[in-house]
Amino acid sequence: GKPEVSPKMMKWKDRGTTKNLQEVILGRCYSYVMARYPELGDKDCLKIWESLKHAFIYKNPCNTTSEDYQPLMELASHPIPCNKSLFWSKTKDLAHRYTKSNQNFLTLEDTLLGYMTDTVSWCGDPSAPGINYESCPKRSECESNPTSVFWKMASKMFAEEACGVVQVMLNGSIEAGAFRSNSIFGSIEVFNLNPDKVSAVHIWLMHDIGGPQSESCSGHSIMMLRSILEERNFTITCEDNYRPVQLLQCVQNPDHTDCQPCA
Ligand code: N1C
Repeated sequence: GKPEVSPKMMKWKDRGTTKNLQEVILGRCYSYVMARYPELGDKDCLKIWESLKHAFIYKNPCNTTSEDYQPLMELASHPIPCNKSLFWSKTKDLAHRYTKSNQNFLTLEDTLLGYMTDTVSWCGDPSAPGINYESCPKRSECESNPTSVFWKMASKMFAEEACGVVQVMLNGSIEAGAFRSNSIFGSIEVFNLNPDKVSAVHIWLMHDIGGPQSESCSGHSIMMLRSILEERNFTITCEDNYRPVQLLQCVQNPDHTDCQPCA
């Protein structure tokens, strides 16, 4: 008869390491460096992949530290022009569609580091082959897992690098409030903007086409964000449904009343 196939033992609750991780990271790195930004020509993609691998391979995925990623951060970093940084929270898809259509803005995923790693997951395991392709720990299982530590560190660096006027796209259709102090934007990026380099923060408060406008620029969580930023000496502006971004939302909802000429 057929050999018994025992059900896979899932150690963790999140999805495992992305299949062909090495090829995905290397492919994205070369395409970023060669096709999109040839001016970064001196980036060593093989070395970058090795440094990501060494950050987690054969390690306990709950003991990740920022030291693990330090070499990767240094190898992959590159300058970001002033006035271009776009932060987001709960508007990932829209923010990315916007930066694809408007070259004046860059999200973290438009930098080499974020471009290589967006939607990819990875974690290690102390036993061979050192990479867990079956499952990875969720944040609720352990805070110091490889991807959470990575995004926190990459976000901190992205915020530290910002200069001039920066923008943040927030979601005004969220019940809990557009600004959440426990998000990466609210807990890391806001506090790592450098007041000596960043002059102003422009808030774009978008609501879903056809969705509720749970919060506007005069809303409670926006007031909280304003007070944190004012305390840190930034000039702040807030715009409800920033038109260039709303036009992009309307590309997908052309017939909705919110998208009609006299709406
Ligand atoms: O917690 P968030 O949003 O406020 O984080 C978003 C904020 C952005 O401004 C980015 O610069 O932090 C940066 N960032 C990413 O670029 C990123 N890409 C993918 C943070 N997180 C990122 N991810 C994944 O989305 C990651 O797994 C993290 O936990 C979520 C955060 O999304 P959010 O809650 O909408």
